[in-house]
Amino acid sequence: MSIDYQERIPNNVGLSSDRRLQRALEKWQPEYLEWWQDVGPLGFQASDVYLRTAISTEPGGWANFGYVRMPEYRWGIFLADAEPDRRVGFGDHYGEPAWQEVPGEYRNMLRRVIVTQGDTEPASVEQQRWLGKTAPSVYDLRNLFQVNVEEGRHLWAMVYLLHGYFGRDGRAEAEELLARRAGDADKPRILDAFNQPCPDWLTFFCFTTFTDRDGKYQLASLAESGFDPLSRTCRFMLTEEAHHMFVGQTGIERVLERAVELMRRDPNEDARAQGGIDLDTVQRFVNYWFSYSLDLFGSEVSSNAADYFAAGLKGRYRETRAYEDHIALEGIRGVPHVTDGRLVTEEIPLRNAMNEELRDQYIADCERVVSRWNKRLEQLDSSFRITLPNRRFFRRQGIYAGHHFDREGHLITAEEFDKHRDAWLPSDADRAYVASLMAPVTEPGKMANWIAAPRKGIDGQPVEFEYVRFD
Ligand code: BYC
Ligand code: FE
Ligand code: FE
Repeated sequence: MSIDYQERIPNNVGLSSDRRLQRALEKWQPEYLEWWQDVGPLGFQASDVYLRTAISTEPGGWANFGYVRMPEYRWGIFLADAEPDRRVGFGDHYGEPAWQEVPGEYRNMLRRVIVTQGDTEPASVEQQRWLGKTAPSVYDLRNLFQVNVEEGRHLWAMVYLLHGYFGRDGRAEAEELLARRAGDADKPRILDAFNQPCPDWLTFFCFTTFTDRDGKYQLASLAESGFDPLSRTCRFMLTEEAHHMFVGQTGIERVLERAVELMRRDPNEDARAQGGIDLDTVQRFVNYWFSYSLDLFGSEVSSNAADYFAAGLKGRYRETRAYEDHIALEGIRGVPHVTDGRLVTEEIPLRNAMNEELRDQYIADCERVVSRWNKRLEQLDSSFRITLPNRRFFRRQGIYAGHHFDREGHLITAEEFDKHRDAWLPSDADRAYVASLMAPVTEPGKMANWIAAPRKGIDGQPVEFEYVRFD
């Protein structure tokens, strides 16, 4: 179905034929806009930004670029096309017709998953609120805003499900999604990573590389859902996610490139002495955000995850295409546990290890990203290599939380960890140094000293294109 832009809320779900839902969403819309003005991007609300907007949900053909003021962005409700005769693809209801309405017995579980997903979207916009003030180029500023408006749209996607399928308590949850605040002591966002500050662009690039990539895996597993409206919503959201990860991956790559260039110029090969971000600092930020993003997969051993799978609500990555056994009642998985001061592998029923299965896929994907960064370092004749820490390193959720591990995943004491902390994780001094570099560059085509220019612009435009027209 094509997207109707004549309506107040653009959509391809035939909103105008559902008056109740339309009224509920039209009541929420001004509250959303108020939220955007209050805690969305600081400044630039009257600037023309070269943004893409969805015009159709066909794969590949959906992006339309043009200048838009962010508050006038056409946020709306877009679902991927329905698959005819779709069936529940896994769990205890395997093979039954997919649900078009909420199955009563799973109502609370489903609402909780949708709320958790929905909560991350506005959270990330709040975290990134200040970054416009210090963008290293006009190109980067535009990318930040593209990510922000699309995360805003992802919130719309989840609010549509809450309003459309959960009645009164769904509407109450939709209000709460606008009421919690990233990093707020009294009303924090639900998941840890979304309460961490994002004060500088190195953090932003790590966040979009690693945390948006958690989004990709969580959305993909929800796209397998037997609740068809959730599946269709997530399938379309995934098409937007690719750009967010691109921003992160190329952002880090450009920081690495520039670091190598500045090292060459310096008699002591010191990138910081030349006003750049040194490679060790990049590695420490990578360690931090990779670990925080691993936490987003939940515990290694999780009865919640088993319940979601059994109910047919949340599958594995590419469940339908990549697995043969969709029941998963037979398998077991060995999971190392800390027992009496050492790591001992315990066997866990596969369904209880679903978070860990998804985490595997995520880690493999992150490894591919890192190897592309390293290929670039190799091309530049640098011997430095970025590496990912072990999955047990610096965890605050799951069975490794409360223990200490080195970067290779060996159990160590708290004292040993503290001794290495500043070598492994960003120190206050690192953060202060990175913060000291953050100053806006507003001339099109110019780059801050600490980052290389991108290889090409957006939508076939040159790098020096005026992606944002300042008001
Ligand atoms: N922080 O069995 P457990 C994105 C809680 S990112 C705080 O281990 P479960 C995006 C958990 O709630 C994708 N608390 O976990 C990216 C539970 O609490 P209760 C977001 C946490 O339930 C960038 C307890 O610990 N989408 O889209 O199997 C920009 C034990 O639960 C955390 C989703 O997450 C944490 N990290 O799995 C913008 C998908 N982890 O019951 C957007 C929906 C766990 O003891 N969410 N807890 O009170 C889910 O599927 C699951 O809730 C989780 C957790 C995978 C997150
Ligand atoms: Fe998102
Ligand atoms: Fe995203």
